[in-house]
Amino acid sequence: MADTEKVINTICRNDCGGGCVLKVYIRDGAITRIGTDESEGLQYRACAKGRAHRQWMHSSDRLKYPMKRTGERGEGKFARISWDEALDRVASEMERIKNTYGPSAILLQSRGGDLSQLHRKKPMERLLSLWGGYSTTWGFASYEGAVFGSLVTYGTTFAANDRDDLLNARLIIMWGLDVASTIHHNNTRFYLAQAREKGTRIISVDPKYTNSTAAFADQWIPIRPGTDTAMLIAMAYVMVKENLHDRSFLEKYTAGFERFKEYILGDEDGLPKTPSWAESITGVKAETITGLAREYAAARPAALMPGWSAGRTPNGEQFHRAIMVLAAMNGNVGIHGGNSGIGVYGETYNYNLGDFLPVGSNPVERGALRRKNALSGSGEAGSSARVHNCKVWDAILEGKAGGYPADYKMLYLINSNYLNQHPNVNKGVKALKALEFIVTQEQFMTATARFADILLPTAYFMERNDVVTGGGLPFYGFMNKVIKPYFESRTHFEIAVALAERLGITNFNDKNEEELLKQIVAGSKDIPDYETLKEGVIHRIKLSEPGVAFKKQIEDLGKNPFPTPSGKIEIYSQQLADMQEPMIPPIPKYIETWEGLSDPLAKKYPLQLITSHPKLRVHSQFYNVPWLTELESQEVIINASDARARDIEDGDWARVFNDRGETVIRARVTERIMPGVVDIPEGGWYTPDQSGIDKGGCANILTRDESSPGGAFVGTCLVEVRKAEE
Ligand SMILES: Nc1nc2c(c(=O)[nH]1)N[C@H]1C(S)=C(S)[C@@H](COP(=O)(O)OP(=O)(O)OC[C@H]3O[C@@H](n4cnc5c(=O)[nH]c(N)nc54)[C@H](O)[C@@H]3O)O[C@H]1N2
Ligand SMILES: Nc1nc2c(c(=O)[nH]1)N[C@H]1C(S)=C(S)[C@@H](COP(=O)(O)OP(=O)(O)OC[C@H]3O[C@@H](n4cnc5c(=O)[nH]c(N)nc54)[C@H](O)[C@@H]3O)O[C@H]1N2
Ligand SMILES: [Mo]
Repeated sequence: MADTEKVINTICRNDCGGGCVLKVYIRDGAITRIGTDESEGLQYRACAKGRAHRQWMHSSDRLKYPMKRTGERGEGKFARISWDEALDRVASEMERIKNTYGPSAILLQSRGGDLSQLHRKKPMERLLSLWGGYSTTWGFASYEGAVFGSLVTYGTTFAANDRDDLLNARLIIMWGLDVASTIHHNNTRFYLAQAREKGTRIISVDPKYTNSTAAFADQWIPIRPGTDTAMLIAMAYVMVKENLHDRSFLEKYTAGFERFKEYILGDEDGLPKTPSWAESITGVKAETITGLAREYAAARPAALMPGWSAGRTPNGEQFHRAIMVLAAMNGNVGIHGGNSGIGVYGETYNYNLGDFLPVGSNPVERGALRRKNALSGSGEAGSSARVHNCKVWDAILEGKAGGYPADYKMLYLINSNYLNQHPNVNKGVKALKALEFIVTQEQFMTATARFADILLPTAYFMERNDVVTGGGLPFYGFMNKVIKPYFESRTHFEIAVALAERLGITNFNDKNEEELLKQIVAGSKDIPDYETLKEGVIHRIKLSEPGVAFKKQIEDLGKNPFPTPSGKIEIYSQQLADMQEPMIPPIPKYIETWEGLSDPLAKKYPLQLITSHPKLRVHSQFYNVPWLTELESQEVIINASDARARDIEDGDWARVFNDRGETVIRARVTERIMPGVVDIPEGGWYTPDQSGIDKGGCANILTRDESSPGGAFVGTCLVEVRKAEE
């Protein structure tokens, strides 16, 4: 007889910036449907992706068994093996590589699979540290530019007001921010909708007429990618010229404004940074720039809200530095309804969890010098033993002889579609082929999984328990196991435990999943108790009012200095001056770099590609879900005038290419993107044909494997588009 339907609540936490309650209905051990939060009060409701898990987790790409490679790397030919054989092989390759080349030859990498506490790379990091060490990388793919700007300017990355504080703003500027697509914290769009209903003016500065622009904005200001710093600096020029800046705020709370003023007025280099100077760079009319400067200056409190994409450009950190200076010039830091000009995280959610499986120090990094461009406050990421994420292919191909920290021979991947998500996939293919051994812990047969030597199938979040929090989440959550693991898949934690046994590490761990989760919860001062959290799924973090970053500093600077060397907001940074890197100046500057319109390469490849984050995927996750692709398919988004000039019509196949590679996908011809700019949302699955041309809409076949000088990941480059044969 069939079971009656049961409901188990859990949390969806797929690196979209949010975390939502799922009500999962099960009968006879199988999921029948997925609903969401229906509780009283503020809800955490799942989007279309969250509701589509049922189809995704059972897609035909799902891995069932451990496998070993039988064909060439990347060919995707595998044979089923047992867990014992797979783990024995991984352990013996680890030992062989460590004994032959030293532990730094093992590169452990993990990215944005879901963001839970236990089932991530942490157990593996602990294991490798105990075992002798490993190499890793630096440079957040998401927001290294914002981190840089924030560490330099404020001395901390916890610098954003909470999202509900948007209701206190008189003006909101979404600067390259599209929360209707990218979430950017739970309920941000809900607060924007309320602000709009209240009549708050909302402006969007973005090369695309985004979903957020359509839903919330009064005005759209299209801007050429990578040029925002010029516009911000010209706005600062207008504010100074017209005496609209808050001089007493600048005097009291900031250091070095005079130096910035000399630069913007042209005293430093003879070039006043006027709105018409910026117009020629940004494509934004001088009067629009002047208008926005006046409007911003007149509206206090105003929330200047950057996304992260304008910072994922060849000089991305300058964008974040400049936007923070503008916020300070308007006295918008540390007050309700303002914003420090930073979009990383608020400081109010002071998460508190028990420690577990401590990683300890990594022998490979012990005693390593700091990188030359490492900022104070950048912690372990500043170690010279780490290579930048954008340079990882060259580092594998060239090793120490090329000036990189190690000779990499083995890649251990957890929670990442690594090849697909790093710039310059064609070089990545060469690098992956050059390695001696690749292990991938995956749920699906992704582009990266096809390159593995050993493929370990991992359990979906609904197939295990975990605790979630951090990253701006307004609650502590419990991910309940809903069904048993798919075929032979195991959790990341179980895999680490089994490897530790084989590697003879006896002090790795003596607890099971539940005991560890209990330890995490018990160590928290905030969560009432394990059973209550598990049952209730969320424990809200209650604040008496919306959190405002730097409120303490603004109320009493003497008692609460900013955590910078000067104790103030650093518009001029001595730390940067001391680095003596011309491309990392001590004040924010607009400096032309590569693959913008002023690059000579623009003659050959005249279109600027952006690679925005897809609404109905999380990077490459959910790509293989027909329920979602029926709603939004992978296309190159191109302005009607650019399409017409190339004889391309809506729905035609188009070749998008540059010297690094080519992808063939359908064109979406629209007025919703400015002329000269095309968008291929990141995360299309790299699917090469016989000649290496991608048919899956993978943006990174085109991007350049280079970071900004401060370490920002770069998601924009130059391309050309042509109509493709059917
Ligand atoms: N649905 C969904 N949500 C996600 C993700 C996802 O994959 N899917 N990914 C999550 C992750 S890990 C991250 S890091 C964040 C990413 O968050 P963001 O980096 O903020 O997201 P993007 O979509 O890349 O860019 C936001 C907007 O910036 C615009 N833009 C691009 N280049 C420029 C520029 O040079 N100047 C200006 N002014 N605007 C520009 C784009 O057109 C886009 O509308 O999103 C998170 N949320
Ligand atoms: N051109 C361009 N490239 C970009 C970006 C861009 O804007 N433009 N954005 C960059 C950014 S901000 C980011 S954060 C990176 C993201 O880079 P990745 O995190 O590598 O991208 P995902 O597609 O999320 O891949 C995660 C993979 O982990 C697997 N996985 C394995 N185990 C688990 C598990 O237990 N749970 C889950 N959920 N998944 C698991 C998933 O199946 C999936 O294949 O991409 C970067 N790449
Ligand atoms: Mo990200």
